[in-house]
Amino acid sequence: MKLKYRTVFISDIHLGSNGSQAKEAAKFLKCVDCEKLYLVGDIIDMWRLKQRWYWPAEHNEVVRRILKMIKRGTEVVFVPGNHDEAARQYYGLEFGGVKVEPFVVHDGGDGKRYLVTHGDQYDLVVKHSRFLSVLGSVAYEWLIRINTWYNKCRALLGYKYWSVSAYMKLKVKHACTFISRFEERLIAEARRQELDGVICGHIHHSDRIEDEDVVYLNCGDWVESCTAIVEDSTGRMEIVNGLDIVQEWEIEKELRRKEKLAQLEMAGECAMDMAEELDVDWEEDDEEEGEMLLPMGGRWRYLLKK
Ligand SMILES: [Mn+2]
Repeated sequence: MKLKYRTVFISDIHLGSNGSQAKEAAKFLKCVDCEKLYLVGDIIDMWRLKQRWYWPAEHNEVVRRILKMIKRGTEVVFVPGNHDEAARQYYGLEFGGVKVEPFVVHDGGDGKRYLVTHGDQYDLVVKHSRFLSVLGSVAYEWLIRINTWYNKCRALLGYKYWSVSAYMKLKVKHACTFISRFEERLIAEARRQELDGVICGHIHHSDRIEDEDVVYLNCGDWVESCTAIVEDSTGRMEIVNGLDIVQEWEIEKELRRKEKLAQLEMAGECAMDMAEELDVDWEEDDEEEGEMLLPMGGRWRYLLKK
């Protein structure tokens, strides 16, 4: 049983960069089931891949998961970001079930309409200075690297994960108005298009802001925070922590597994009683005869002999 949603929005996985929490992203996608999946940009970090090719197995796992979802009937829309801008030349096309669009208007379950865009077009630094934004991206990469090492040390000492980069960015946020300007611009754009809200990514900071009649929702990222936006069948939008979702799902799965095992054991006991009635002596049976009596295989025999 997967967690059912109407829609899932996910952005900034940055596959191909060593900061990507691809393994966690793949796990998250594995435990959700949705009618529609929006990939809200920066899914594949082509800037990084151009500098150095880096593609471990777990990065493939994310792609494989998405293809599997398509096979099961999920509609997938990819809205490229600045790090996967190479995909921007394929607007309007479809690749193996993935539609590529510059932006989309999502019709919510409650009739509300949302602009879905990565958001870099509204980030003045990226828009006007590619050099500055690439420089920023390199600095960011270093920050993530420091963060990884710092947290490895913390884990060794038994401390909980603590994101240096998220902390730094929040500090910077207070010092400059970059993020709030970004949010303001996107809200203004949604209002200009007479929509009820905007769903974006790009700044790696998940947030929900209600500005009068317009709601701003940011998916966050899968480099530091592992967050996503989910919409339930009634159209309610919620920012979720992917790691929590995976953990809850795994606990539930383990409970169900134990339940099934208990049922199997009970069935085994029943079979044992029946065998007794039929006067079958299990201990004297050799392998082949046992197999003939119980075509279900080794596990049953194991349970019966226990
Ligand atoms: Mn971006």
